[in-house]
Amino acid sequence: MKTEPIVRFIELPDLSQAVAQLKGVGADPRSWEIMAPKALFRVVKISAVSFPAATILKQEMLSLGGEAAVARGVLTARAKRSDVLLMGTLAQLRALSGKIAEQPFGLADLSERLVGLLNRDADTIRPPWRCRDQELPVHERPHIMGVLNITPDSFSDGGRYDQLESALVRARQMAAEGADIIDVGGESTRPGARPVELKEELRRVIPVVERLCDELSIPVSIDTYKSDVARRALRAGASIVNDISALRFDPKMPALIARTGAGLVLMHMKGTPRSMQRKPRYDDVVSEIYRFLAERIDRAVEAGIAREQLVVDPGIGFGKRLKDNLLLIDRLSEFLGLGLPVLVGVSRKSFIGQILDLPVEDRLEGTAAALSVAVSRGAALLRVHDVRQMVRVARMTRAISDIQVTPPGAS
Ligand code: HH2
Repeated sequence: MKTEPIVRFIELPDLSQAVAQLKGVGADPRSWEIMAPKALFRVVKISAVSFPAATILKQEMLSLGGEAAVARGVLTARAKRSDVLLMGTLAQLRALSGKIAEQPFGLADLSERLVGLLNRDADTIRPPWRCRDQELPVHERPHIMGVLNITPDSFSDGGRYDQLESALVRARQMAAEGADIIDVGGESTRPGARPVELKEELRRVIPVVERLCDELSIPVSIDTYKSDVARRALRAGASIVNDISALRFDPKMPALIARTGAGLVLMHMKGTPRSMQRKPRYDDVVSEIYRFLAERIDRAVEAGIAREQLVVDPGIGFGKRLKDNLLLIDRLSEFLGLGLPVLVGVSRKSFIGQILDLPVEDRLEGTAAALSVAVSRGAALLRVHDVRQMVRVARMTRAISDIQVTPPGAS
């Protein structure tokens, strides 16, 4: 029987899948390493490159058979700086990094940054998240952080767990449902919320953290930007500080994290919870938040905090419009370029209410859909209220994302 050729696209997300496809067509094993980087196409964005460097990048990329987009003003010699989009295969981008490594105009530094980015892209071994004496294998399977708000006014569960006993019952339930971490918070950060006095925040959270650390085997995280609250919670046995200010609100926080070795979540927020929803606006939301997080990582490392202690979070709902939140979830994988695990908190948030026109108590399916996309884009940690359901959604989504091409004859 005559077989007609079939012409179709195939999906190649990473090098191991490229190798599997090369094996599948029966390519010579010696060619796998050479060809796999040619099978992956990447677009790299570099911001604010000087005029001479942008010109050289364009020339070199063209000479390698790739492409580079620069501002029109670079070609007419009118622009002093330009963003640059490098377009090429992984092999071409690697060759470019070699060609510019010895060049002037800041290109040697750019070469190092490019090599770092490409290595992180190709790296299959990622370290666990170090939280004091625990190591969480967040890259092996998505980790679920269950929310426990000890507040009278949180947007979805305010007032439900502000008695010690009810908080403990809820935490035990979340642990039994598969939570990997319990995140205890004593101050609502919903838009417009007023800050809580230190004494009151301590009164709310410390007894709960003490009891949970005694009872549970999973790590406890403290959702605070105040170093005094974090210090007392760590003393009570917490292992993670979830700082929605990314070390900006309390100058004593960086040294505390460095000294204790606690895990730290660095989250993006525009302004403060009181002001963040007053007409937030971005020219390029992903680039701006990426830059913010990259700078916060540098500050943390300068303060003596190890990279292995850090996790980044784009801060869904913290000073973002509807379209910003949707774009951040859809393009979450771009944050993997920072080389750290990515946490995301979509649970019951108002962007879901805006799309589905549903109140906060009716956003389970919307949360599931957003969480599933986030996991497929590489989210390693998910902060959620509905633990039982979201553990399942995350596991199912990850099983689909992780499935590998099996070359013919291998199974
Ligand atoms: N969202 C909230 C609080 N803390 N921390 C991180 N890292 N990421 C988030 O997205 C995040 C967070 C807001 O949700 P919730 O705790 O349910 O409400 P409230 O702030 O009103 O207590």
